[in-house]
Amino acid sequence: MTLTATAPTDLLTVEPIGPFHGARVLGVELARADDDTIAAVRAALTAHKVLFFPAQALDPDSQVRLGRRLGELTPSHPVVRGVDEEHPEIYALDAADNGFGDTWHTDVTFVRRPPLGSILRAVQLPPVGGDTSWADAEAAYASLSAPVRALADQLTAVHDGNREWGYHLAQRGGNRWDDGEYTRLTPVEHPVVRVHPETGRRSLFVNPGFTSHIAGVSEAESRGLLDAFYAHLTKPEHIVRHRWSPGDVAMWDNRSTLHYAARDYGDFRRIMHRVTLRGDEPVGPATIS
Ligand SMILES: O=C(O)CCC(=O)C(=O)O
Ligand SMILES: [Fe+2]
Repeated sequence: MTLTATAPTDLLTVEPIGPFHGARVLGVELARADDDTIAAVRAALTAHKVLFFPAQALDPDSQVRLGRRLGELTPSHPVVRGVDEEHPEIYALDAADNGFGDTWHTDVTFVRRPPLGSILRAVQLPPVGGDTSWADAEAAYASLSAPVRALADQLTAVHDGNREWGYHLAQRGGNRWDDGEYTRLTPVEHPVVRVHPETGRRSLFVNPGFTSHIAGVSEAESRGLLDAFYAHLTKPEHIVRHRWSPGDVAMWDNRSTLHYAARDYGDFRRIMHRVTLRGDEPVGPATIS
């Protein structure tokens, strides 16, 4: 199936790779794209949730420039400084420095305003392995039974970055993020069902990386509900998997997806560079209706 993106239609070719989310975008050179093409990419990002651009020629400077054309960039990460002095916006995941994303997560949900999305570039790849998968949290919400959707709509969850990042923060210190210096991580609450600010679609907004518990229920209830939600989010029907090639760039909507980078390449080195688009405070159905 080949679909073309929303108007103007002749600027890029968008080929869906899954029934709900994920698309390969052809005919675009991200480092040189004109403004109309960038606008079409931005529209395709919301529509398809994760986009793959093969054979790009981005470097750190042009990756940052591209990010600024698609939105507002955050600093690298709340507790990890940029890759170098010249690129405080680039978050490097380097296997040689314990940079792995091998837990299902949505990026940085442990702050009040989690990122809108990210642009990830493969810098160095193992010969095989290190694929990244994305789960569609909107498709997952939509395929829950009506009574469970109604229950989820009423819930709030606590997101806490300490388990994943507390040690790093204690050892290496924090960073600046959009709402100040991060010297410690204070847990935040977000609705369990998030209403997408652009489309109005609902998604299941909890993730094993950062959600510590559901607020206002017993510990056993929280555990049972989260386990059921995670099992549902990560069903094969809700996932697309990307096998990286040199030059690939992936872009995802962090408001409607989770991702997981397979750690299956032994001692080979894998380096990825990410820039991150500033997001807004998640809103639940209770606030909307
Ligand atoms: O290494 C990857 O493929 C993804 C890592 C990750 O979680 C991220 O870039 O946010
Ligand atoms: Fe991530």
